[in-house]
Amino acid sequence: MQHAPREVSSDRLTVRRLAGAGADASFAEDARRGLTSDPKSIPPKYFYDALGSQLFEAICLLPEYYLTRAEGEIFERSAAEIVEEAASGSRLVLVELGSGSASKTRRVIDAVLARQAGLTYVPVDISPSALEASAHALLGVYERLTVAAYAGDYDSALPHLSENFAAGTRALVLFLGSNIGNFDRGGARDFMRRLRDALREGDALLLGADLKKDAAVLEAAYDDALGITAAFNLNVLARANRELGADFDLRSFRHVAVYDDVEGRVEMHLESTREQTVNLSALGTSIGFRAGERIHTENSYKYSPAELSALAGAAGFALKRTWLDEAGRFSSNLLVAV
Ligand code: AVI
Repeated sequence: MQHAPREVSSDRLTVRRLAGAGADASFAEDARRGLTSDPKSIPPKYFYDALGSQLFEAICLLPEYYLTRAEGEIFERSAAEIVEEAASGSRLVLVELGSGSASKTRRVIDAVLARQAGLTYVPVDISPSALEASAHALLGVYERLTVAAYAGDYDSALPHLSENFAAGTRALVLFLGSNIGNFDRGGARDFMRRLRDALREGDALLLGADLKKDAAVLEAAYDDALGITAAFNLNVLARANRELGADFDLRSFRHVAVYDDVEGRVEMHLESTREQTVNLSALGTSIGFRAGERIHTENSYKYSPAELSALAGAAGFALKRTWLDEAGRFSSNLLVAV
């Protein structure tokens, strides 16, 4: 369990804790529901405790996980252009959903600060530890930055975004790294509609989306040779041991990542390698597993350019422009709220 203050405040930093921050209370409830369902599942948001967030940072450095580097390459080449198109002559407020370490964000912040005197940056992340660490790091680097951070899930943060939208500004919302891919297709559209409702006409969304491609490339990206993604996946069971008094034997589950090209998604599962019973003392229950039975832990949906344009339109945005990395693996899409 993470212990962070409910609210942190200083001259240039506020951190507000909203529902879902650290996700401690709901983990028990969601684990009970998911592990007693058929097929079994655990929602992917529970990957991101302090250790899980660090493991995800490590994934982003892996040779097989091209997504982060491809998006970084786009920003290196085109951040100034992206910011110029999003601002359309106005002063920007920068929002980031799922900010994590905010390392790619620096290129965008540099580009914004090159065209205006100061900037309010509004990061939203479920992990209070990742949020506070990245906010402090950014404030140390950028003197002209103010950070208004929200620790919580996206939906709890949406009603708060407009608190930071001064008159005459435009919001640029960053939703990077293919985070949209962790929603199913209907969920992605519904979430983007709710996001649209939290914005003003003319505000912009930079949507980072991974593109459909060869299954072998995708499966390697989610099952790396070093086993970091396997550790990231298994950590959700370790977290259940730590926080829910469970006794998962991590060595009796194996990481599985498969691309389903009909659904256009990489699925991650944890497969029980033997018949076993796991006790979850905080839930007062035990769960039986057959040999080969899986817990579905994540979907990562991949998009075609046509699907991205349709998604934008269905959610109340117009797709203004798309940038691709050199190898054409990843897309950064600038959407404008209409
Ligand atoms: C955070 N999200 C976009 C990552 C993805 O690619 O779906 C999470 C991840 N899962 C395994 N590797 C990375």
